[in-house]
Amino acid sequence: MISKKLQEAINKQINNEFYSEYLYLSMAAYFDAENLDGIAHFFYVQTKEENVHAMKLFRFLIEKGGRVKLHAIDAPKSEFKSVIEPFEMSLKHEQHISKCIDDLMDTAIKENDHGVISFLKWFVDEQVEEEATAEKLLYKVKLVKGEGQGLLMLNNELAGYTPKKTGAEEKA
Ligand code: OFO
Repeated sequence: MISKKLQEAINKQINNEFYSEYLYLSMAAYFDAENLDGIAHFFYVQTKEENVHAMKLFRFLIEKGGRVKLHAIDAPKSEFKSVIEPFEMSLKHEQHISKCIDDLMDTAIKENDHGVISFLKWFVDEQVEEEATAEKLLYKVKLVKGEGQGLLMLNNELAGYTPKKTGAEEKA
């Protein structure tokens, strides 16, 4: 059983996660077209991770006896003024998502739903990691001013990027 209020809030977060998937897919397409396939690979991996987040919420809501309601996904930006911009956007976006998760947790606390509170703790921890990764990459791409040999080195570094196993991957 789940309250109407929490059901709505989780459905909203499912949409946020699908939007994140879309946003990173758009960034991956941009870097792919720019022949920066290592950076594109990083964003393709992020894309898959966001789908895992969305589906984790999706499955949990059904398990709690709630109803999933899918909303329209906004179109993300597809052109960027420099290679630095997607990294800036990515950090800003993850900070926004952290705030959304905090708000969702506040609602679960107000509704006194311990099952949801316990479930959401994984997302709280995941957001710390998401922000840290985005912050580190923005720092690096700014350090090399988004160009030249430094950019190629970052591209090569990200070609081998694998996400840390969190346990959510297998379930989704
Ligand atoms: Fe789902 O963590 Fe990023 O947005």
